Amino acid sequence: MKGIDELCTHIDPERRLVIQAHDFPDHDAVASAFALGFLLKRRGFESELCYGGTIQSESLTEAIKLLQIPIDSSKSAGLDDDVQLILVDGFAGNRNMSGLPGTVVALIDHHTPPEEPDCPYFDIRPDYGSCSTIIFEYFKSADAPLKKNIATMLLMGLMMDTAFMTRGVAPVDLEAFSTLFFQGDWETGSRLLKNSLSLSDLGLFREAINSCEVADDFAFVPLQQECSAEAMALIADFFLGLREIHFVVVVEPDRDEYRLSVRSEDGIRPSDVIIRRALNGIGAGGGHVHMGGGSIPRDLFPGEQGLRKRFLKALGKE
Ligand SMILES: [Mn+2]
Repeated sequence: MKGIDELCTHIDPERRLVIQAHDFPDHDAVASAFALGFLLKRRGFESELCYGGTIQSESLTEAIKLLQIPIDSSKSAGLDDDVQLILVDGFAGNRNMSGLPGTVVALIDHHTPPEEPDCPYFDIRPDYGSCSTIIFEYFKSADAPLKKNIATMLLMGLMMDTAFMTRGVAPVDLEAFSTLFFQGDWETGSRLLKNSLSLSDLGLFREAINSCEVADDFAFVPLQQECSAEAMALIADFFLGLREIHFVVVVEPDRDEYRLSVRSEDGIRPSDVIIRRALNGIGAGGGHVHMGGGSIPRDLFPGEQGLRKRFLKALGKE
């Protein structure tokens, strides 16, 4: 079984160690980095935590402040080629894996990777609801104490990725949930997660409701304004909450690409499989059965209707 013992054998104590959450990180990525940093410290390895891009979630920003999580943007971390990197909750492929200087020594993730990672240590468990659950198991097998703020953040990561334990939940997620629920501060965690929208997001929802196109149980929601990954995910979840809808695609223009958020309530049409099928040749995507995401470079974007048709075809509706 992979775990903290094996991970430690791949770390050089003489070199700087950085735990990297994915770009524009979510709660699960920050929680995993935070908890893993604590566990490594107990083994005598000092590490720094960082993320690419910016934090676009107000709820996550507040959690970082409240739980005193020492994480910063990779830009301000001043990384060089000698740095050892551990990636958590995301992996973009072996070419230019993290976009950062340094060597990737380890990868811990719960998404199916686009290709076999070639770093010395990797632990990928696609059936887990969150990366936080994997790190929870590291704590468990190391018999390490869960401090309250660490348990709270891991609980938030788990609740966020599983939509409050309603999607992609494996038995081990339930075990993690019941432990973290009592050892962390579930009231603070839930409050932060459930208040992630603000009045300023209403315009986005208005636009989404006006622009959505429904075919049978498939809702296609093209947006014109840029929005955060979190807001886009909440819009996708909102449409999935409509009784008639079982598959949702939200698409949004970002600077040089279009970004997609996908939801499925149907195991026969898994999000990750349908995204890859629909974006074949024009973009990249992945995720899990119930949720996924992807992107299309601007110059390859087939237009809103073109993209909608690709999904209709991928879903077998055309
Ligand atoms: Mn995750």
